[in-house]
Amino acid sequence: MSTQRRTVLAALVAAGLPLHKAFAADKIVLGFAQVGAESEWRAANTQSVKDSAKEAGIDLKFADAQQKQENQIKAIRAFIAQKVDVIAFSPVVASGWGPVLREAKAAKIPVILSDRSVDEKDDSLWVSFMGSDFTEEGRRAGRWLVEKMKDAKGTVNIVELQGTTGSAPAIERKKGFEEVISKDPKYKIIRSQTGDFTRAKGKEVMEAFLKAEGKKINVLYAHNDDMAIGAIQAIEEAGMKPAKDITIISIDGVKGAFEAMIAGKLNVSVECSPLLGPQLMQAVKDLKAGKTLPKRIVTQEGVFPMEVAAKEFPNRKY
Ligand code: GYE
Repeated sequence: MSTQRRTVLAALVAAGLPLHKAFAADKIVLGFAQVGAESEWRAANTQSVKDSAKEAGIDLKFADAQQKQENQIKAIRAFIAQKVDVIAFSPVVASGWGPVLREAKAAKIPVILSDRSVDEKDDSLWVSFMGSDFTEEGRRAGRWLVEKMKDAKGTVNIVELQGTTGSAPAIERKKGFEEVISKDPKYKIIRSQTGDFTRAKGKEVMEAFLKAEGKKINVLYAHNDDMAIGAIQAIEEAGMKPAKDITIISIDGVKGAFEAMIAGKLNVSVECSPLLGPQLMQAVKDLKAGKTLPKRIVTQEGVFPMEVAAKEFPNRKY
């Protein structure tokens, strides 16, 4: 500990602050407003943030918004009132953040966007955005399908389970996928609806798709693994074979997806890493040390088809 820090602590204790509080006062305080607990991905992301804050000795104030933007805005306002050192959050939807971000800026509290981006012109409202390239993930899903179906004659009918309406991953995963498949008119998205990134909704919407389109469906593209896993159940209950009668593509690469691939029920999962905690804590420390962060930090990730699932499974960390 530096002499300067020692002097500050001694002064705080002399002023009547108990020692543990004096030490706590010395810690960097990070306010983190999480989306919710909608998926296996999100659970792993929350764990990563909590574990790495502990490891880094950062005082984490954690708020769970239960997938509601209004709750996230409330949490961010509370962090501003508490004068935390840094605010990080994963915006449940992309739009509507201007006012609260301007409040944080006026209070001189730096904001880091974690995992999802916002749709705001003024990029001085956040210092860095760290997370995946969702458009590229959508393209990867599309490229896998185009390769798999290159010899298929006739129309390939696709149903799509979208993520949360208005969220960056739902918008961009749709865009990237369409960009690739639209080059060949044989690919047709015949139904597309949100399943809100959850298993329950994924199952429910897939049931509706099956009722409406039945055996016409050749492919399911789900914006995350949880919705695909819910849909697999619906497909089985309808007396069809997932990954055989209907080719299934999803995104995230969580353990549940690997288990489904090993069981022969899911064809491919495009990786999206939730392990953002360590780089977030590093960024928080760098900010406090007066460093400028890169405006964009992109997560590196791959694609895992069912053929490699069993071999890869032991290496999976989420
Ligand atoms: O794919 C999904 C989660 O924002 C990348 O949110 C994240 C997405 C992830 O609920 O499973």
